[in-house]
Amino acid sequence: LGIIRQLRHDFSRNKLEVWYQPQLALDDLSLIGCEALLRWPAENGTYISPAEFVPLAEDAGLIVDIGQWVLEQACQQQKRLEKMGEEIGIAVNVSVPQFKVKGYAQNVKATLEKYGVKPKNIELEVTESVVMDELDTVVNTLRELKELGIEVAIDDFGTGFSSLSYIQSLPLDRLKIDRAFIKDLPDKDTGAIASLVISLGAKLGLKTIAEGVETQQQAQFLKDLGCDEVQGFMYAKPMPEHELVEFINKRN
Ligand code: G
Ligand code: G
Ligand code: MN
Ligand code: NA
Repeated sequence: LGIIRQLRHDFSRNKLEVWYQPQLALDDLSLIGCEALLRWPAENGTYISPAEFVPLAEDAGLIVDIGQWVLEQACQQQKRLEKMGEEIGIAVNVSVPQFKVKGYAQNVKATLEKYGVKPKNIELEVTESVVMDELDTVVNTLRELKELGIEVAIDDFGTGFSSLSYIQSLPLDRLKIDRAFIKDLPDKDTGAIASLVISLGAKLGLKTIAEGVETQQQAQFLKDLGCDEVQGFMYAKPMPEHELVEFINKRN
């Protein structure tokens, strides 16, 4: 409970940060977007990983407020990049408790309008656990988001338990292949899974993005399979806003 108190305290004093990791098209390495990633500064320049504190924030009911704050940060970031002449989308991670809030899609719409962000420029990343939770509600929310023009990606795809028939019936835009299936490429077994997800995406009309790409060999393997997009340390690590601006300026 100590850690939640500290998190609540730091959040209320605006101590959390949002970092951004570039996402690129695999064919020409053009910048297509960024994923917004929470960072919680600890002592002496270190950070507590969201993998550690997000699950606690979910249990404590704090993730709804934090998630809303992240979305607002992402909207403001999107506008700043657009003003720099870089109109790209920002992907925001969404937890189950956020997605279950009544009127979630309308809340997102209102937030985008507040900042003048076009719906196509914000993408929501949900895990299979979101999708498998309360099917009817989730399907309705996904349909509403689709009607609003807000894109939805399934994060960590392949690590959960969603059935393929289920994925096929949902209005989704993108599959994010989990790093677990990228890190050992071109290993035969993980290669088979990456290959399967990419062809599944193509057949369902979904974009595929590979996470955690660290080597040229992995990139080439994914390119040969027809993967659309990449995100990984090989191209860029998650970075604070000022570094993202430098990253973009250096490329132009
Ligand atoms: O950035 P890093 O690899 O440390 O992130 C670890 C995990 O934390 C990832 O699975 C990511 O989806 C999750 N995460 C990062 N930022 C957010 C956020 O704003 N909201 C939610 N719900 N999860 C996040
Ligand atoms: O689960 P989710 O996709 O939201 O998590 C994204 C996380 O993956 C971020 O915390 C980011 O730091 C991490 N990540 C992104 N690219 C790489 C990579 O190339 N290698 C490793 N090890 N982690 C990565
Ligand atoms: Mn993610
Ligand atoms: Na992931």
